[in-house]
Amino acid sequence: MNQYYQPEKETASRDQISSWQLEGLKKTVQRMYDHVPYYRAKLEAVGLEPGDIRYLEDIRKLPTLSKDDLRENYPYGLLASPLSDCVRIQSTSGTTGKRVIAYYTQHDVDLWEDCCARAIVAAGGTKDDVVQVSYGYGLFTGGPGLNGGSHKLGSLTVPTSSGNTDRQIQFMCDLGTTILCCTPSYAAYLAESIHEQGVRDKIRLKAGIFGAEAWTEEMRRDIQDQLGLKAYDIYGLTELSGPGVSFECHAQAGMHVNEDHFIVECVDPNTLEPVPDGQRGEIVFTSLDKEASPMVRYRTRDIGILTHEPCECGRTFVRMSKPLGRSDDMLIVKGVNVFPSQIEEVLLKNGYQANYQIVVDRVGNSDTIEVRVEMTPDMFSDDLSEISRYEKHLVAALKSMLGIMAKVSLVSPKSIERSEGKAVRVIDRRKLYV
Ligand code: DLL
Repeated sequence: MNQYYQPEKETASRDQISSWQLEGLKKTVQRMYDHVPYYRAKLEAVGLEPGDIRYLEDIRKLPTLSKDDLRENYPYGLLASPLSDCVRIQSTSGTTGKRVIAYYTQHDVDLWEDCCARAIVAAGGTKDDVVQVSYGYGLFTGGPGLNGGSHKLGSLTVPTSSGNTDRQIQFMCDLGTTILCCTPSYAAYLAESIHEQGVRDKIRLKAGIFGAEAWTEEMRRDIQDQLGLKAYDIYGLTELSGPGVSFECHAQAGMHVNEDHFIVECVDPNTLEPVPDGQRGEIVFTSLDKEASPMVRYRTRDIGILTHEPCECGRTFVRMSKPLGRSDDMLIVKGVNVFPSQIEEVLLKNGYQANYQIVVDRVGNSDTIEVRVEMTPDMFSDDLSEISRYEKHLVAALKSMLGIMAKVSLVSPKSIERSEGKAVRVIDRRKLYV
């Protein structure tokens, strides 16, 4: 095992954890103050210097960061290491030119992979396992993160990436895959296909590590029943490294935050005041040991619940619930982050008015997204073949903005209900959050 992966830390005393966290917090604030002029200006604006951080509670004095800060500083603005020390980037899905880029030094890659290795161990993984990584590889962090974690553990890693379902199943059968890593919706789709192909008895899966999108307990039960495995949740975001910020243990009762690498806060999204254990709030993270893209009080916009209650697994790291919603309007459709404002931008650019509705649904195990938009009065008089041409044009424009296919339906002018208050632009029928 390498120098970073230290499972004994997962059962450290709370005092010990607090002491690591204070040290890491001071180091990170100093690093950002020294190397990130934008952050230095933010600190100065509230009259703070790194030396003002003496206790862990002082974190509350620090300004927060959000996706907007990252976008505003695209592409290099928040970089805290020389570019020549960086060995990798990863990126979130998003508008061209507004993507969020995370940079990694070799040290950052190691820390991240260790967090993923811990998640695999918590799911019962050992060096004797065959770990099939069916998250996407590339800019998305899912594939590279779990791939690295599996290597660190010494498991046999099968980097199938997502898609090509027949080949996935073939490898599962031929290599005796024991741990499957992918999004829960893809796991459900794989389960369906395995049953259709009648090869369930050739599947040796014992665990699945599923995350990157919301999924219900009902979906967990279905996947577990159909694949005969135990399904573990895993959470993370690109801005903080990727998957492995938190992960489930065998108790399946919340995800342990890797607290030797991150401080987690749960706050009221409006006042930023701390919310007690057991109550819903926005989850905010601070990294403790990241070099290239450190984060101080990063607002995830994910709504969750924290608990410091002891866990039956013996880990002392705080647990967070599944994300229970968002404090912004971001949707995750087919694993891709979609903001309604991106759709609106495409519509306006193409000469439509902002009279539209976005309908998200789940058919079988696959997300669908439909954009309903009113035709302009001159289109309304055109014949049907013309209308289908307009629709196809919008489908292509949306694909280029979002990276996924959306169905487009042009509806007659004034047919979308007008609202006197906030317009209801998004209808999400998936009921993913409780
Ligand atoms: O989704 C990283 C990841 C990859 C996590 C593989 C787990 C497994 P992003 O693309 O930056 O990163 O999206 C981050 O996805 O703020 C949540 O809203 C959502 N999310 C991540 N994990 C979960 C989960 C990756 N387990 C955003 N349950 C986050 C619900 C999740 N939502």
